[in-house]
Amino acid sequence: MTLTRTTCPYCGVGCGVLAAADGTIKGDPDHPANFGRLCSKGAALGETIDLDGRLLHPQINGVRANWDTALDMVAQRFSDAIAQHGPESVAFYASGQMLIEDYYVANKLMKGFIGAANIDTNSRLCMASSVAGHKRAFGTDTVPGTYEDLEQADLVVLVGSNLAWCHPVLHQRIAAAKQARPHMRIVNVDPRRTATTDLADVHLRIAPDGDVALFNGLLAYLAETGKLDKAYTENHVNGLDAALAAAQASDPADSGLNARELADFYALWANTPKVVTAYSQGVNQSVCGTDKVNAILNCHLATGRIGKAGMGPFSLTGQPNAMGGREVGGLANMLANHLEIGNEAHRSAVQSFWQSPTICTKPGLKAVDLFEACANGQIKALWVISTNPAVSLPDADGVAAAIANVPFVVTSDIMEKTDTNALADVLLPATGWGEKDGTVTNSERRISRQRAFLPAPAEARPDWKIISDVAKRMGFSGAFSYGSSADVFAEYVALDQAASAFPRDLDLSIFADADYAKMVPTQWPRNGARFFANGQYYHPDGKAQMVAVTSPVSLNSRFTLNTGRNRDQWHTMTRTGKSARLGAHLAEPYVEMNPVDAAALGALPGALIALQNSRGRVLMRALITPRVAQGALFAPMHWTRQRSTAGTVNSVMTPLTDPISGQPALKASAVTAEVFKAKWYGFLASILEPDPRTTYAAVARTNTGWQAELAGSKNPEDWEAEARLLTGQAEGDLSLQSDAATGGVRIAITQGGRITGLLFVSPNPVVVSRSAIIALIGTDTSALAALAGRNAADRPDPGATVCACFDVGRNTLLAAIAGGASTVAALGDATCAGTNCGSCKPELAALLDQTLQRMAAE
Ligand SMILES: Nc1nc2c(c(=O)[nH]1)N[C@H]1C(S)=C(S)[C@@H](COP(=O)(O)OP(=O)(O)OC[C@H]3O[C@@H](n4cnc5c(=O)[nH]c(N)nc54)[C@H](O)[C@@H]3O)O[C@H]1N2
Ligand SMILES: Nc1nc2c(c(=O)[nH]1)N[C@H]1C(S)=C(S)[C@@H](COP(=O)(O)OP(=O)(O)OC[C@H]3O[C@@H](n4cnc5c(=O)[nH]c(N)nc54)[C@H](O)[C@@H]3O)O[C@H]1N2
Ligand code: SF4
Ligand SMILES: [Mo]
Repeated sequence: MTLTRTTCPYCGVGCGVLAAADGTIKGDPDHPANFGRLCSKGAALGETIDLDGRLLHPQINGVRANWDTALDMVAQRFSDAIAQHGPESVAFYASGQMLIEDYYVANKLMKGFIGAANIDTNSRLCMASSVAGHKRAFGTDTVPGTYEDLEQADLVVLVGSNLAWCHPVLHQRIAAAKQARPHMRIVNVDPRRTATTDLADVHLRIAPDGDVALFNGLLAYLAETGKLDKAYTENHVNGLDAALAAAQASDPADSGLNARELADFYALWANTPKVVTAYSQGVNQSVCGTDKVNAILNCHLATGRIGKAGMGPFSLTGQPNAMGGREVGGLANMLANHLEIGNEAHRSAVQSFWQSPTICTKPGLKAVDLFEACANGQIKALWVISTNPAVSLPDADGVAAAIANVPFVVTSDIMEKTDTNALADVLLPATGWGEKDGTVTNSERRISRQRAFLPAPAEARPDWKIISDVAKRMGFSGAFSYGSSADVFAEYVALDQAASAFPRDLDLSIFADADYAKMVPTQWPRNGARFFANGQYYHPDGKAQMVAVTSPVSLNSRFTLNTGRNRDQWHTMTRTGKSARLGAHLAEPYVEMNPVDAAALGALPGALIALQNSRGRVLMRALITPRVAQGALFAPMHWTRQRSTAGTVNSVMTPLTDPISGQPALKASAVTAEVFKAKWYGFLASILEPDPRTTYAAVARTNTGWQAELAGSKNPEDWEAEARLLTGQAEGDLSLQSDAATGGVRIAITQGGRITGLLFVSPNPVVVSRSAIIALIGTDTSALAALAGRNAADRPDPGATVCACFDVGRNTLLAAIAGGASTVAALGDATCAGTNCGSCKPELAALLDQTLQRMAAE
């Protein structure tokens, strides 16, 4: 079996993967991002490359069409809109999951040939505040850090980052570094406790958006204690006095931390020169995201702790090509290759290089505004590529209505059924990971190849090709006649060389003679190069700029809803949702709620909670935990209308944005919370995919078929008919048992001597072992006898999955701990948990800790 050297399509760590068509997946030992490691999502890639659910042919209005018809139609409708309403009447909404080649071509078509800048991307929801903050401070969007800096630091401050779940391999590298250098300190700044907190020496439970106050306080402290690097600021930095004055006027108590916590953190930071402050969405996704970024950069600039090994600010990128998208200029306020729309010389250089008829002269609409323009009728034709905005944008129901309002909508996706595809006129099938060729840039500016190891399925085509084919049909053949992704990459590098006279950080000359086929992971400007080592920045006078920043006013709501990610799901689950192993980690939408709030609301474990505001309403399972503070709620972003009836959290997220970056504040929305009293609760396992329309439903894959968590506000008249409807099984024998004492109902459907569907219903949240029920699907009907009158208690319940690689549940681990396993390694020996990808090690450590403490107390 030959293994193809490629790159993981998920997070911005950008791990090297060795893959083969039979589903073999290994970490690439030679890739400098991961040196052979993979996390649970990367390790499960082999389970997500099947063709189930794929979009395999173009569709027009839900009917299969051929490519020529579809491409002609897209080109015609875009050209018509431009002719009638001007270039600003059309828009592209693209993605940090597109490859550099796809992204470059889409950006070129919009900015150089359509002549407007209405191409924005999901990176607006992700990195825009970091981009804006970098530009203010450095004059460019430069991420100066490298992964080695994180390993060499004596103090790593993780701000608004759940690294353990979102950048797991980087987290493992830091954990290994800490083990090798035990004096290394880790501080986690996050309003809630997460798996990342478990590795940290200190958890600073900051108030939502308290970050500016925290870092302003730090700057004031550094000044007061004589820790500023005066020589550095005099030679290399502007704006110290104004930034310091603003910092001194700001109240550190607004951070929500107490005086002791602040004093300890400030002293630690001040006295540890080798400090890396790494940050992610808890910083970026905020009404003051850009100010948060600059508050952090200010502290590094004022101490000269930047441009040297083991120190500096580090914005962690989320998507596999978030960084590449910034490089090609695929945001509405950028041109291309780190050149500026507002700069006449830049514009004409790009236009003459592209030999384009026109060039955009002003920034286009940023994501939230772009969908607002869809709602108000400005946008007549919209193309959505490699993203699912009907789920991932705030005010998701409003966004869905806005998309539906656009006269012509086309989507390019690998999957057929997504919430956004449901609103489109034309669907174009793209080749996915493993089938396509191109490049991505990771968080440390390293460009790696994605390589195909599978044939393109049915009629799917690469994104760069689809976009080029539309461009050609719009009359721009000469400029879009690429023969391969290698051609596009070569042009991208050539544009960079053509622009070499402009002072910029981006420098792709190292790729000028690269052999695309054999390209190895390479950092720009040069492997191991260090930005700002000489104290030179990209503002006209060569200096960096400190920015005066102030804290925002707080939301002032009884409940503030925070959102983010689960360890084993990727965004809107179109790919990770295919894996039963990954689904088992957390199988339904949940809301973390503090026990005091739960008691006040009368919420018992397993209750459903309704979260509501003027935008919409969602229903989620209560996960009652002190990990969140009182008044704070946390819910995952992953559930869609395809997988749940009421679990799309962005239905209640408000579209407030940062005024500078335009990035929406996806970490804080005011909501009301109350217990939703369902008439009945249900759990269903079936061989067929259910499509429940009950008030609450969450569907997930299992290793025997499918499962659904259910609840309804009305009891159906006939449970037997309801069970057939819910399981989609009109055929088969059905048996019903009801328990008068509890009001519970249990229905089994069998076909050909096998169990094909099981439904448990109860007036209270259903207590059965999910995994035991799931295991019965497809087995002999004789197993039903064991179920009678009992909740499958005869089988040991492994509990919620902790280790996805080996499917090890919480109860299995508790049994192993009770049996004497007292370290993560011993748990691994006893149960295999944590011995493959290691993503669950933080959870294993936390479980050990809690359980051993409890055992000691007993
Ligand atoms: N498993 C998994 N990994 C992923 C992804 C995925 O979907 N699944 N997506 C990738 C992408 S695109 C991205 S952008 C990254 C995101 O990676 P992260 O940013 O690490 O992940 P999030 O869970 O969005 O948010 C991080 C933390 O910010 C905290 N936070 C909320 N408000 C505040 C605040 O005001 N201040 C501070 N300091 N913290 C706050 C939240 O409580 C949360 O724990 O993950 C990438 N990796
Ligand atoms: N509440 C809340 N909302 C959030 C966030 C949050 O923290 N909280 N985070 C935000 C952030 S940081 C991000 S990055 C976004 C992500 O949000 P989205 O980008 O909307 O989410 P994905 O599920 O990654 O969507 C990718 C789509 O592209 C398809 N696809 C996969 N591969 C290919 C391909 O090769 N070609 C094409 N054409 N399509 C492909 C997938 O099937 C899927 O439909 O969500 C944002 N929304
Ligand atoms: S950490 Fe996991 S998801 Fe991220 S690139 Fe590596 S294997 Fe993929
Ligand atoms: Mo992201």
